[in-house]
Amino acid sequence: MGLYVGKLIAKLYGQQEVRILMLGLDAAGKTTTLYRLKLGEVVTTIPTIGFNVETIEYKNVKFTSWDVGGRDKARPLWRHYYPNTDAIIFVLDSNDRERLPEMRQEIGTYLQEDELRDSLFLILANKQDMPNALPPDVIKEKLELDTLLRGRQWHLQPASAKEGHGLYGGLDWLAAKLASKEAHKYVTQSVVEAKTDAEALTKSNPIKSLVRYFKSWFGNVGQATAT
Ligand SMILES: Nc1nc2c(ncn2[C@@H]2O[C@H](COP(=O)(O)OP(=O)(O)O)[C@@H](O)[C@H]2O)c(=O)[nH]1
Ligand SMILES: [Mg+2]
Repeated sequence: MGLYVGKLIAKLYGQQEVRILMLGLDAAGKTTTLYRLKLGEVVTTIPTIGFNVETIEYKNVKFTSWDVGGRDKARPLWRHYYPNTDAIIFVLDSNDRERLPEMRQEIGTYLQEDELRDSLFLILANKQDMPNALPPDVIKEKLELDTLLRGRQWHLQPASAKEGHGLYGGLDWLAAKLASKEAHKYVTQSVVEAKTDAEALTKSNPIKSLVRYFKSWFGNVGQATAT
């Protein structure tokens, strides 16, 4: 899978850095997912900052992961990781009915963060291999995802990190969305650059300025005649 994801991502983004936060309650399956992706070495950094962070860097893609939930004292420090986050992968245990309200609350928290306003949301309904796992449509209903994530780009992906199912599907969605987001950014940037260039050119090119002047002059005359 590492090769697959790597190829996919490299093809889409070139050297553009992609930052992904993988979050979820403890025991949801984040660490298992990170290892399952086989993108490289999972590095665990332990706390001068007060919480365990796992990272994998693969080419230009960086996954950062930690446990969320509860009244974690480190909560204010999590924000340190928010800037420039392209996507959040929220991993949940589909078997954990009891903590559904906590999951909902957590997802809600990130949706309110200004620095995450443009981040994509991939929700990984993990542990689908377990016999009593809630199916994705039930999870969607119980977490009221349609309401919660209204106006956001999001996707609910059933998965089993243990068996390796569903991770491709989730990453495919992410890659496609990231590519279109990137394309949009590129187009917007090109338009801004073209405009700036055009203005600079007109300023630096007296002939063009003259032409522009006459155009506007004739335009005004035309308008004046027409009215
Ligand atoms: N049955 C099943 N167990 C899983 C799956 N993913 C993770 N687990 C188990 O759930 C437990 C917590 O997983 P872990 O990756 O440590 O969760 P984390 O706290 O979110 O990092 C471990 O015992 C895993 O083996 C899955 O897809 N199916
Ligand atoms: Mg873990």
